[in-house]
Amino acid sequence: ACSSGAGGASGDSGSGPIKIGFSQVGAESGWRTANTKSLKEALASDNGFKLTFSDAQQKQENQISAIRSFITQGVDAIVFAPVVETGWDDVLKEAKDAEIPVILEDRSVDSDPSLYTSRVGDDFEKEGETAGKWVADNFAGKSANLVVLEGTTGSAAANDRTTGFNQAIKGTDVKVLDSQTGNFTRSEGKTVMEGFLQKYGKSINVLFAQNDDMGLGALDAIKAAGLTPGKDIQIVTIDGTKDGLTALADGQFNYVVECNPLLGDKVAEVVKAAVAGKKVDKLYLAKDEAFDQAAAEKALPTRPY
Ligand code: GZL
Repeated sequence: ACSSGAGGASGDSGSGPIKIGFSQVGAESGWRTANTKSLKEALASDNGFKLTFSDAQQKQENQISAIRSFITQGVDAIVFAPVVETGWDDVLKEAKDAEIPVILEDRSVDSDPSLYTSRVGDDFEKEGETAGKWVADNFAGKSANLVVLEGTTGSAAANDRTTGFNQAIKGTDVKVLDSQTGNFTRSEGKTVMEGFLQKYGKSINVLFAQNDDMGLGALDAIKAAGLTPGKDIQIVTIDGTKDGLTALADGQFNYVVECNPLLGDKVAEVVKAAVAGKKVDKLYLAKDEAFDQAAAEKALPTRPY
């Protein structure tokens, strides 16, 4: 075992595996499943790591207690995907005092950047803007009565996608009838869409779902109302999971913006550098594409997630 305060720089110094505590948001969506798989593969023992994994079931208090237990265990580094942006200052200060580097993966926090070493994630604002541009372009000169299924309230993904989307539709005739959280899950996406349909009925002709899973849940509600998704209601979503691209290829979705979940390799690289005391950047953004129906058909056969 190493003596230095940071639980010891290990791994390539031959003093045993790098001990990692990973606090994951939960298992709420296909994207999350792919992200967890990517992180677990990259932080595997044959890569020089010893991983302790915690699923917070989308509850901030579970993440805070998991991080505290990692500090008590004296891990070499903490990786965490913060379910929401706020409320992390105290626990991040405790990790800093224990000299344990914290690497954010996926979502961001609004804490002082000195409280974490780096973030590896996607540009949510750009994703929202890409989705908004598609709506603005496709409904130029036509009436667009749009409803939004927002992601988890207070999450960076929901906040930033909303910002980017609203920026892109500013000054257009796109009318946002309503916007509510479906918490990134299929079941809540379906329930909220049922409510929208009861309230606005056939006047809705566009749905912006901030992840594929809420859009997939909404499909059931749209069909149950006797409407045809992709035609009566055009649908744009974000993530680019296999199920989302399949719905796009089938013509049930109309446009899907990618949010790359395969962040494991970059996280592992940043953790090794941080634990070895090397300088790392504050932010690493993954590359995201966008798909129309033809692009979805082309991508599906080799889609890794
Ligand atoms: C985005 C990620 C979001 C996905 C959802 O990086 O935080 O959380 O868009 C997931 O599918 O639940």
